[in-house]
Amino acid sequence: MAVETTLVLIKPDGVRRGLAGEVIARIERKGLRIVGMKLLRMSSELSDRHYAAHVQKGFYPELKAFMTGGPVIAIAARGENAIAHWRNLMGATNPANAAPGSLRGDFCTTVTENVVHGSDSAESAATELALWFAPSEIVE
Ligand code: DAT
Ligand code: MG
Repeated sequence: MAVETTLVLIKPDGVRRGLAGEVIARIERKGLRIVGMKLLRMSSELSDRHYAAHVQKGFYPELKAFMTGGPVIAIAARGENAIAHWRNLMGATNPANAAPGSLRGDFCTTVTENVVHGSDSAESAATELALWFAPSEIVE
């Protein structure tokens, strides 16, 4: 078992729809600890860096327009196996495959506007947290 920190994003649809409290409640209810949190607008440059694995894909222009189109809430969440636990709480990428009870299973219908982000590995968590948070913004 390892203590991990993962990047959670409440995407623009989640913020716009007033789901921030629901998402934060699920992080806390699970027993993960919030060690960083801020509201911001994702810049074009940050989108290209955060989604470096997807910039060449056909869906990227739509994804970028969505992600930069309204404020997001970025959260650093910490706990035992935080990366996998948060992926389970989010549900599958495509809400059509997301289990009821998961955030994507409960709160969305389209793959683009799927409410939340979570890092998918220790490597991507480290990269993403460095993109979104300065070291001084992570508070124990
Ligand atoms: P996840 O967000 O579950 O980690 P991902 O990293 O594969 O999924 O993709 C990042 C985001 O890109 C995803 O949340 C929604 C969008 N996306 C992924 N696959 C897509 C597709 N086939 N069509 C449209 N949008 C897609
Ligand atoms: Mg991903």
